[in-house]
Amino acid sequence: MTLPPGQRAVEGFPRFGTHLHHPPPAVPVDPVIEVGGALTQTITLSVADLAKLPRQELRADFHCVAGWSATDLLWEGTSFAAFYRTQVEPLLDKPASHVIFEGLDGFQSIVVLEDALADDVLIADRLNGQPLDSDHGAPVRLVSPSQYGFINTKHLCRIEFHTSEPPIQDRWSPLASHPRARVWEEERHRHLPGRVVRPVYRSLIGPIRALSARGSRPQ
Ligand SMILES: Nc1nc2c(c(=O)[nH]1)N[C@H]1C(S)=C(S)[C@@H](COP(=O)(O)O)O[C@H]1N2
Ligand SMILES: [Mo]
Repeated sequence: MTLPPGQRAVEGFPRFGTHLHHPPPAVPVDPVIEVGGALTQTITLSVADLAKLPRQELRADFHCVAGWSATDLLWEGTSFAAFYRTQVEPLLDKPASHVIFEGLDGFQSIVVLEDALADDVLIADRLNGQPLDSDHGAPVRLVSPSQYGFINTKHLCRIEFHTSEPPIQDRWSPLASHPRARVWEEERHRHLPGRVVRPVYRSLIGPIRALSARGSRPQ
């Protein structure tokens, strides 16, 4: 099994993220996704209707920028490209270049549209044959396994399209995220080479994992 540079396989699939010790957000009874930004009109798509768009199954590993990889996960959901072509493109006056994905916990990822349209990108509602649980992003999450975990926003509630790169808060921070975040290119950060930050991250995996597990859904 080959992993991208600087990654190590872990057992299972830990819950991880900036939410740390907070429990995952409650899933609304009838979840919807607001789709807006540079569209001629904002649309609200129910998660149930989203699931009726062309679907895709994807077996892939999942790579966190901190250096752990969960292997051999089976995702199912709506193809992002199919969602974009049928629901979004007809409502755009000029072509979009970037997409912001937002979760119910306020987490956001900014993705270059070209990367989001790759054929391994989906809005997943199932994992390993089960409905997606709250630890891993219920009701639906973005899955783009060729990009680091932080691109893969969980608990999706809003998708926003932009015609140029949206302003980025920590643009000049040495730890600013890489705008493409491609795992095989080891694009961990905008300014620092991926290799340099490996040891720092590795030392953080244990503590973050422990904190994050504390906020997990009770088993
Ligand atoms: N809504 C939301 N999505 C998120 C995060 C988060 O904190 N909130 N963390 C990101 C990070 S850094 C990683 S590594 C993955 C972890 O996904 P998992 O908890 O399913 O392992 O989710 C990503 N998506
Ligand atoms: Mo991550």
